[in-house]
Amino acid sequence: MTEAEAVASIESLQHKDPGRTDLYGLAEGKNIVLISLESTQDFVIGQKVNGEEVTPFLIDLIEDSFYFNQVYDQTAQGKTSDAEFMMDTSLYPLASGSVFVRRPENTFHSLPHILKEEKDYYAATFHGNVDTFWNRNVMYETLGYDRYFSKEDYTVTEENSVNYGLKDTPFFTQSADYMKNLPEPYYAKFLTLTNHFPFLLEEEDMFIDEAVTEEDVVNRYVTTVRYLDKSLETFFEKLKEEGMYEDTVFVLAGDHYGISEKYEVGLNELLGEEATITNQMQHKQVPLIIHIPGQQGETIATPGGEIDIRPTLLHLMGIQAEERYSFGHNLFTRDSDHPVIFRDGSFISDDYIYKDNVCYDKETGHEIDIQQCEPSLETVREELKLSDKIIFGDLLRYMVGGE
Ligand code: GP9
Ligand code: MN
Repeated sequence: MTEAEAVASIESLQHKDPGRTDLYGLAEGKNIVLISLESTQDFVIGQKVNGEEVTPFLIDLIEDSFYFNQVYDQTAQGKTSDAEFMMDTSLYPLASGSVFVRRPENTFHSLPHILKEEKDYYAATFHGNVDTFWNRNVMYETLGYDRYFSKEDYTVTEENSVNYGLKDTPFFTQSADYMKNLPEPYYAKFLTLTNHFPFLLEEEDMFIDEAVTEEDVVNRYVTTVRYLDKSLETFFEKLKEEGMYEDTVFVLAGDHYGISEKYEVGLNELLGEEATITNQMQHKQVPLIIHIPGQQGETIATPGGEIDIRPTLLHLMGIQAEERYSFGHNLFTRDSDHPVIFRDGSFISDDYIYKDNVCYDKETGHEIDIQQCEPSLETVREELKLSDKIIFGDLLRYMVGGE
């Protein structure tokens, strides 16, 4: 593909998603709080361990939220940074390394840029780790963030830290104080940290007992997810107290798996299920919850991926998503037959699963003739190739005036 052909293909992306629903503009003008839930997989929602809910707060929140229960983790080696990249740009991550590290000098037309152009939003991002991790200090400027609150902005002590650093509860509590001074309307992104491999927690933060499976990683994981759930509850309470809840749309999304394939037998044991391809793919689902205070809850079972979060949010914000040079689809209208594409070339669609060069019937999990996966595979190849072309050719500089 030549550069000119690639630019023409990007143009053609513009008109793929014209459907408007009566939800269009439902959250127009509201502040946006996006919370990236570290290593949180969808199976934890509604999961009990020793008779106790792992996510009691999220279950309550889901009652009054849009809950997308078939959204897949599409990250690759860039892990959290890949999830951030997809949510901000709706492009695919790279097959190796992280875009944050490899292409920070590119032009991107990201969520902060769009919100600023359309509705004059201020964009801030909050994370308790050092600012250089994943090259965020450089990439956040490229992505259009006005302010990055990182480790040096927080009071971090031995008592309020574990594993990678600042625990989620003090992180949220201290962040809420900074939020009070943000110009409105704002888009504020929060990255949690405590629920990170190897899932370490102090006694005082253990609100449920460890699970009992043959994998200690799985056993500990449920306790750090429970801690994360509690920290979210504290954050929401604080925002309500401070009057920062009512006029806000909340987006909560798991960034990627916590339990890697290496420990999957423990997960099969926890969930009381067989180790099948269908279950393995299901474990790739991450929760996506969009909460608009006062709005009735609804579960949306349309399959999609993290790349679809941005157009879904833009739809609610009353901003047209179809002219944004991206690959995502609005999850309220997404065609369920369009494959959900993973960076390694695998995919899942209504009828098929394709993984490690094998095509499976999604319903039965049986291996079938590869030809049946071929039409979707063509889409997979095309999209990944074009996304790479955009990133490696820095092609968006031609589309957005080379800002
Ligand atoms: C580190 C945090 C975790 O700052 O974002 O990164 P991960 O290892 O999940 O990519
Ligand atoms: Mn992560």
